[in-house]
Amino acid sequence: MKIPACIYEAHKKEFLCKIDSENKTVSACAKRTVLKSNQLVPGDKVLLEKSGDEYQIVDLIDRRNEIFRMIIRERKKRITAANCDLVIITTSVSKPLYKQGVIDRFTTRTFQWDVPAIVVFNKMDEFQNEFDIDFEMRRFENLGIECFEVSAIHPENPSRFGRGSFKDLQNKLVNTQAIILGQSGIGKSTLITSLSNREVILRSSEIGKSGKGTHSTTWADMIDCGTFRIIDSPGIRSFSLDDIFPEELIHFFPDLLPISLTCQFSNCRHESSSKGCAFYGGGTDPQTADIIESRLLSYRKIMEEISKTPAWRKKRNKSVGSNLCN
Ligand SMILES: Nc1nc2c(ncn2[C@@H]2O[C@H](COP(=O)(O)OP(=O)(O)OP(=O)(O)O)[C@@H](O)[C@H]2O)c(=O)[nH]1
Ligand SMILES: [Mg+2]
Ligand SMILES: [Zn+2]
Repeated sequence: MKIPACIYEAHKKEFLCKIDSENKTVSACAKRTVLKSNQLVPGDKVLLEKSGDEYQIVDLIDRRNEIFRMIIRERKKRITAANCDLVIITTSVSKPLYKQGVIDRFTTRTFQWDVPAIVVFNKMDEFQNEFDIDFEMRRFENLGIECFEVSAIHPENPSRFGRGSFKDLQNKLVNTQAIILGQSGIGKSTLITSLSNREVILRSSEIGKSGKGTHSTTWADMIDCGTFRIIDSPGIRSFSLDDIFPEELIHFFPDLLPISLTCQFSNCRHESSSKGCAFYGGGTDPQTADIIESRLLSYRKIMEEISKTPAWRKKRNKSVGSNLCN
């Protein structure tokens, strides 16, 4: 008899699995044929077989989606997690300070992964108006990405800018399997602890003198928070988008895509010197012109970066799993 289960923790040869039909977590090894063709990651749905007291993973069920990145040097795809309903892109508003470029890279990836995302601004208890948070939120909302403003250490604080509160965030997560992503030290683990109403206490660590995190979470593991589950992940160190082909980038900027379709030439580079470029023809909606301008800057920056890698190096072939995010 095969027993359906979900992987919570993936180590080299041992996997912590939760059996779907029972509230029971078991440790299992994996059949060689399964390991040979796949790397197993948190969120994976598998089939187990029991012999005596031992469980073995005998099958991997097809993934709905993968949270991955490409190592183009090695031509490998590294998978961090699978079957996510939602990506919680998290940022801190102070120590470490908010960086728009980093969040734009995350949204580019979530559109590539084809997984819905939200943006959570954490550490709102320390916010001193260092940047125009209302503008930033409008930027993401224009992309269809809902924003939340919370304090993981003071979850009872009301939202300051009328956006999603801590409670709204908890409600948003009900019945989902989410993954939390963001730089080190922004409070991912602390936030999961609060979202679980402190039913699970995760390890977190102090911010160093440089204002950066210390990479206290080192593995991506699934955490049960009662009505939802979240995969905690290590802070991202470097975040290359080099595997993306220049011609596909615009599809990961769905706010710019419809405007770009009205440019005179289909290979338009959307620069002020580009002939017949819709972005410079005064054709954009005045209500969102400032947002579009700032997003276009981001698009051009990423475009410049990914154009440096020749297309033949971007080939996506081999796939390996990796529990490490960085
Ligand atoms: N003031 C304030 N501090 C917070 C908040 N959330 C987290 N912190 C602090 O930020 C520091 C880092 O928190 P972590 O939860 O370890 O951050 P992380 O994102 O999990 O970091 P890595 O595991 O290294 O990727 C800790 O000292 C937390 O107490 C918050 O809402 N407000
Ligand atoms: Mg952590
Ligand atoms: Zn153009």
